[in-house]
Amino acid sequence: MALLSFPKDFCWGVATSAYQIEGAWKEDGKGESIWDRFTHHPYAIRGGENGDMACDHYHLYQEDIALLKALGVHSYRFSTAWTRVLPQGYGMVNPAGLDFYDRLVDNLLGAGIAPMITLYHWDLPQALQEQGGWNNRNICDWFVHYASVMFERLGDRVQRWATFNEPWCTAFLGYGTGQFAPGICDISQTYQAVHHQLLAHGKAVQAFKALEVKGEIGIILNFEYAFPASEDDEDVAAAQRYLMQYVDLFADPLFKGEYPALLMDWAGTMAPRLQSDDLGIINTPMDYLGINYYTSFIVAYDPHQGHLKCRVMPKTLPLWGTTEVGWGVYPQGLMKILTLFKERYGNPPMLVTENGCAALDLPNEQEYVEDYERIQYIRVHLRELHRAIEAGVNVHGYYYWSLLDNFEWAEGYRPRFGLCRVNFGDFKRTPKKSFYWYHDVIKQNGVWE
Ligand code: PNW
Repeated sequence: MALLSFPKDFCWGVATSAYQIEGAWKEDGKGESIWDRFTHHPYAIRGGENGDMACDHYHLYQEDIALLKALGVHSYRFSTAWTRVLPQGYGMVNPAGLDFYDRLVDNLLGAGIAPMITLYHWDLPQALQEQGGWNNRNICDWFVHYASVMFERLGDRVQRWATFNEPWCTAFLGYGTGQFAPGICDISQTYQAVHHQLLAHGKAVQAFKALEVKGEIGIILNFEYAFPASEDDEDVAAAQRYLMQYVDLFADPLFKGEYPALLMDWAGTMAPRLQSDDLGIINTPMDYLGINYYTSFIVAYDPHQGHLKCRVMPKTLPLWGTTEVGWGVYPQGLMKILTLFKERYGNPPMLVTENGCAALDLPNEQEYVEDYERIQYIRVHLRELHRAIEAGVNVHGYYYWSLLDNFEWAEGYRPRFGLCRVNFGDFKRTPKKSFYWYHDVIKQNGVWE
């Protein structure tokens, strides 16, 4: 067995998000977010669960930073809750909310860990949703206001910023299928919600540069690779369309200043309405692209399926089955996505900002979990990432999702993605076997083949 070494300066990290871990949903002046509202709606979430307490990270953050330090990560990616900082979305700043993130950043730096902040990981202020949320064009300016408050307060200490996490999910699951907050089921609103997020991103990047904030800024997108179910033209076209909705719909405006014509034809009257400068703003150069990759799909044409007419089935390695959320394990999909950005979008600086596995995770009496599946999952993805780097892909870091078991959105607390087990009764954290394994990966800056 050989050690697959990663480049010197390769950035190893873990990721979380505010709503999924913080809890303290009404404390210290925090305003209501769309996830606070959505999860209190009966039947929105499996088992009627919500993030009111989540992992209680708001109170236990120092303990969590100690875990990060023990793990040895170079960088910690977390999100800030817009409603802690601006309870109504804009206007009055809540000093206690801002102070929390200030303490978090200082404590991370004290532990030798570089903070990476995601500004928007889905928890929009409810007050802004009531004015149309991502379908009101004014939201672009509200977002820039919030982003600027954060840049001004923390810009001197944060290494890396992300404007958005997975705008695809916000648009298609939040406005299209209603699976996520705000729970709107109207596919005709989705492309406009994509456009406003991209425009808000571009304006925030411009504000970041105008304020001369040090550090880097980028956006984080989610990708699944799509393999056609057969060689039939209809299946090949379906897989292409499916992939376009993840890749081209976002990457074309961001990197080329245009929307993909083929997908816009397919969207028809649902295509976004633009104003003349919008694409130029979206195309503002950024410092890196964040890639979230979990799984790939096999896609078949099916005239009975929604607007893309795609039927999807998990793609998985032989003998692997699917993870606890029903996703296949297909690390080659990560290579495909990275290569696609190398070949079609000029090989921009990239980071894998999420990759992770929900496993069954049966604890023993000491609450210790021997999560061999998770270790294998990470191992096969790192092997592929190493292959991508050897092939010249411009990728500089890897963040495992997630540090902790946490509130997994519509699925509640059942799927566990953490390197640390969380007991949701008493909030006790217990590092799993994968925690120690990932620690060794970081320490040796590589993975055994
Ligand atoms: C990502 N889907 O989300 C998120 O960035 C995390 O907050 C989340 O916990 C993680 O992946 C694991 O799921 C997704 O249903 C959640 O298609 C769901 C979907 C996609 C991405």
